[in-house]
Amino acid sequence: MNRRLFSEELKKEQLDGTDIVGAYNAISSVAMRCALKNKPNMPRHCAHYFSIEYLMGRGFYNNLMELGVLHEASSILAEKGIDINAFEEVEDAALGNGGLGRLAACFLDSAAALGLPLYGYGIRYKYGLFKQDFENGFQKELPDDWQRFGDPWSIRKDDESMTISFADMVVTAVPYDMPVFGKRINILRLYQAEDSAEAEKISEYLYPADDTEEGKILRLRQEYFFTAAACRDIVQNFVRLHGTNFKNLGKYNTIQLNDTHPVLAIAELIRIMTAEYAVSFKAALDAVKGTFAYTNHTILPEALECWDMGMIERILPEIAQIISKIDGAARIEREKAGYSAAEIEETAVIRGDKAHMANLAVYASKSVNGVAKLHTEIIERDVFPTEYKYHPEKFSNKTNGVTQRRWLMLCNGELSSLIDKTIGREWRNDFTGIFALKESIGDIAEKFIVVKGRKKKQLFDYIRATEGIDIPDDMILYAQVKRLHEYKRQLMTAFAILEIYNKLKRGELKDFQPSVFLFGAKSAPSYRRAKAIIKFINCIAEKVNADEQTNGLLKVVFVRNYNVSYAEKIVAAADVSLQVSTAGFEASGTGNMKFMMNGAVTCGTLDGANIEIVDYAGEGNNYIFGATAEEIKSLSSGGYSPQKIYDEDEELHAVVDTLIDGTFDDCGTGDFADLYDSLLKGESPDYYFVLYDLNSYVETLLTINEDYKNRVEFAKKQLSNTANSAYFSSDRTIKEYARDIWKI
Ligand code: 26W
Repeated sequence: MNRRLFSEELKKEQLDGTDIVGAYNAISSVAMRCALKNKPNMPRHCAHYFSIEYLMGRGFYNNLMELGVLHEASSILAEKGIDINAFEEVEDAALGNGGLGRLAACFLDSAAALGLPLYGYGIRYKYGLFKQDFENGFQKELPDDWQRFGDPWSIRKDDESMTISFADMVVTAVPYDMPVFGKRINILRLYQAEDSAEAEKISEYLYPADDTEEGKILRLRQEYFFTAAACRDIVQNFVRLHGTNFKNLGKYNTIQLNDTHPVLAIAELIRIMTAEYAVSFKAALDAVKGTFAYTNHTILPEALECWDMGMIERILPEIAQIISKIDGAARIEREKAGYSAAEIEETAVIRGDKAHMANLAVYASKSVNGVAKLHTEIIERDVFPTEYKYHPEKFSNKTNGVTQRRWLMLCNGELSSLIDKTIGREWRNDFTGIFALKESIGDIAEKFIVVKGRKKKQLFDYIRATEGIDIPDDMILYAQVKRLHEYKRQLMTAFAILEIYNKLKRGELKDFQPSVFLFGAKSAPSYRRAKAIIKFINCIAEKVNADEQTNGLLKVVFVRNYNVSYAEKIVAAADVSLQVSTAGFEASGTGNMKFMMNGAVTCGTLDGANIEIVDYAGEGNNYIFGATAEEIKSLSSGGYSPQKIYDEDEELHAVVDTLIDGTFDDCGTGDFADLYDSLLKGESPDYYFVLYDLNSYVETLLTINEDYKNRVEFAKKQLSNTANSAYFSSDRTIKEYARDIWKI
């Protein structure tokens, strides 16, 4: 981008007297105008990313940084009497739930930064992920009117609208193009549904369920709506550039499916080719097999989408027919390939009256990948064993990553400039350069402590201002921030805090380093047990923080409305990253990587990418505890008795009993008794092994508290994580997708 032109244009802007909304839109439009002067067209050979979620966060600061004008802008605005931090009010574009949606955003950022042509397609929800507030400790959901500040970073393209037909309605898909700035400018095309009130409902709300399918017909419409528009867009570009020989479709285009939510695209592309270009079903099926690639992000059975064929038939009869034909073709093909009857059933696209979207994705894709080493092993062994047996060449691992531009350079300028001073600025262009920090860890440990202290103060000042909670600046900051889900075991952290609190009350912990446990988590509105855990933690916070005897030593804070912008403040400030999921359940995790880059040690289980984080940064610089995935797997097959642990372990018994002994009040909802029962009653009590790992967790937390006493030695552990975090850049991940799958 022509930075001189940007400065001239911005200086010319009359901003005095304009309110923050006016200034925000004016400055953003100047940047857009200057940046898009030379936007490249879609090249002949490129990749497309289909995702029903994009958790972009705030675009303002990140885009100005990517365009290389953030400092210019802040000094020009300062001259105009505007503090650039005033735009902290601007809403996040929270068009996603959690890990999957944020990964898509990091991937787009990295592809542009690397100059790789990756085009994103999705839905422009009118309302993003709900805003969260607490009422008497209970989660309250509020609509997220994210466009109230306007959306100057998107361009409406009426002339490229598409007509999308359902059996019972026809809607118009209007594209909004959001440029993704980097070495090249790529486009995220988000479709908005228009024409009628009925139609508009399709792009009105993001489904707030994370990891649990709801099976609602509106969700099915959403999945078809954006994939049908995107497929038409890609076919039109292909025909314009390459003609109608669809044999070459996969040679020039790869469509990466971000989990199963966009899988209807497979049937839609076949429909377009057969219905509009007279291609035979066989040829169309071969073409899509060479075009699609599928990424799996979860092994949770309740998250694997299975659509009722009757529901599909009702609103998408042609698509239902094509899915049946695909199922038929797959069965014949596999019979010929020697699959047993059981194997054919297990891998079937349609079983009974259900369409198994993951099986459709695996059958019709040239590539299937997991998102961390352990996760990929698990999907190869347990989720798609037969397909892996017959087509191992399709499977590969692509360990997730995060963009260091937002998750270090933007959110932690202080640490970034300390790194500049220590190893120069080359790491900013090639993140592998950060490894050079290793040599100077001893030298800069003190300076790092100052930086971490400053980031903590910034966060605590923000929490004081927005949550009205005081946290002493020198406390060790333990952070567990992610969606609320039982397998992520926020409940286990709650019990660990109570055990430590009781030890403090009994005066057992000599010279305990003052510590604050910070939670941030939204629960899907219909996920009762998750909401009960939120209430439970808020009850604990109320009790512990009000306790004169201990609140100088122990604090518990549950921040409201945890989102991307809040995460940027928390990852930079944390000392300890809590990644304590039941081993085998967290596919990868990406928050863990953000904390690592910002110099936090990981306290976690050998799950997802935690394993690779410890591989790179070293066991000595992190704190691993708990059962391994193997142990969990064998315990799950019988022999685990949480009752026994409960009966034999007094301290554990006491903290679990706080759910039913009146210590805490769930306002007559019965939520706490249900939580208690989930641990000790029913056919699979304590399904996520909270009681099994609790003790080793508490010991590990106390070890960390002890080690922190030698602040410099602890800082060296923290810095070792930063120095070894290059592998966890989404630049590395995207390079692997581009090399192995997209061939771009
Ligand atoms: C159908 C409802 C639904 C919605 C979202 C089911 C499943 C999902 C996502 C797959 C859940 C998700 O975000 N998974 C997370 O993906 C991250 C990116 O790969 C991983 O790092 C996390 O471990 C995984 O939980």
